[in-house]
Amino acid sequence: MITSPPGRASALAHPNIALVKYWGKRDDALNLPASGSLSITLDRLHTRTAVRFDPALGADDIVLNGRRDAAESRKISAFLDLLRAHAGVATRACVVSENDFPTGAGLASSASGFAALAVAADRALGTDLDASSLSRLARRGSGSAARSIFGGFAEMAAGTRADGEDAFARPLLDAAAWPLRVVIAITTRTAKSTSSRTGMDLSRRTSPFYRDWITTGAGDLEVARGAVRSRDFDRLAAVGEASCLAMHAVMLSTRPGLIYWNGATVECMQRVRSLRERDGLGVFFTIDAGPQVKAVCLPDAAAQVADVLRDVAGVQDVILSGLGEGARIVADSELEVASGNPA
Ligand code: 2P0
Repeated sequence: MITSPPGRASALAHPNIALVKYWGKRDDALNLPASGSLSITLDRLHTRTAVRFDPALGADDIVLNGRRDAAESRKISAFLDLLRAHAGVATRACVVSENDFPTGAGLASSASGFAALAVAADRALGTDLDASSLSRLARRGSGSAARSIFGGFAEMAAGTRADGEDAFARPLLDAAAWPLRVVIAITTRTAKSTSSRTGMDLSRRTSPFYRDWITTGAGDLEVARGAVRSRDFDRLAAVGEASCLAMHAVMLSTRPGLIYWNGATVECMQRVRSLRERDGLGVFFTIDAGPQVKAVCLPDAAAQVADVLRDVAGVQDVILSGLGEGARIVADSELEVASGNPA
């Protein structure tokens, strides 16, 4: 087991990509999703977060990707308050977090970010939460973060309880049991103009399709769960693309409409469809609240899919990923913890 001095710990977490999407909340204060979701955790991209609780600090000091940002710091302090309340302490913390991929551009940086923070802060404070409780805690930071606590395939329950105690993720299948690959086509490095949180609230309030979207989610989830358990790629492809497109239909029908795609996004979707339907490759697309395209592939299709997407005009980079592990404690880096110290 990795040990750290008292009050400090570091954790690593990967983003996850939802194949059955979450877009809309049943409770804003507790951050409860209106429908369940199903995801794959990636192994290639990561967030690494160091936390140090220090009685000498008068306020939390939070450095994300080398920058201090007042709005982000408030969100993270409020999140740390949840764990401080649980532990019965008021000690302030120094947090240093780094992503090795673009932040806020539809690559689920809040998922890996809050999963890593939950795991590191829990260890640093010695609260010793189990995986379900860590998932519930991570959800308070970001709904999708609840899923990044786990590796491989994970399912997030919407739950029905008003207190949210039944809204957490659980593992469905290990990465090694069905080692799919994901080709990520980066079509911009610019952060999106409407955050997921703002966008999904606007969709709930204004999209005429929102109610149907939430109603159909439960059926999609059941089909996807069955497809994962039986490793039925064709069924997963059909329900995965359907869930993605239905979510984007809700986004587009929001007033004013949320258009997260660019031209290259649409071209990548067409190429993926053609690779599957014309060339018989095991691949389907999914797209989140941003213009990057994630092509989920059977292992032997990934290289060809990457070659095709790399050639699409407007694609700036292509990242190949496998499925990875859940959020976990890693050895402290002196540099990370020290660099966040304002002294
Ligand atoms: C998902 N997304 O299921 C969906 C698909 C984006 C599109 O979860 O408000 O950052 O923090 O709970 O988790 C992104 O939303 O939103 C997201 P909050 P979050 O992956």
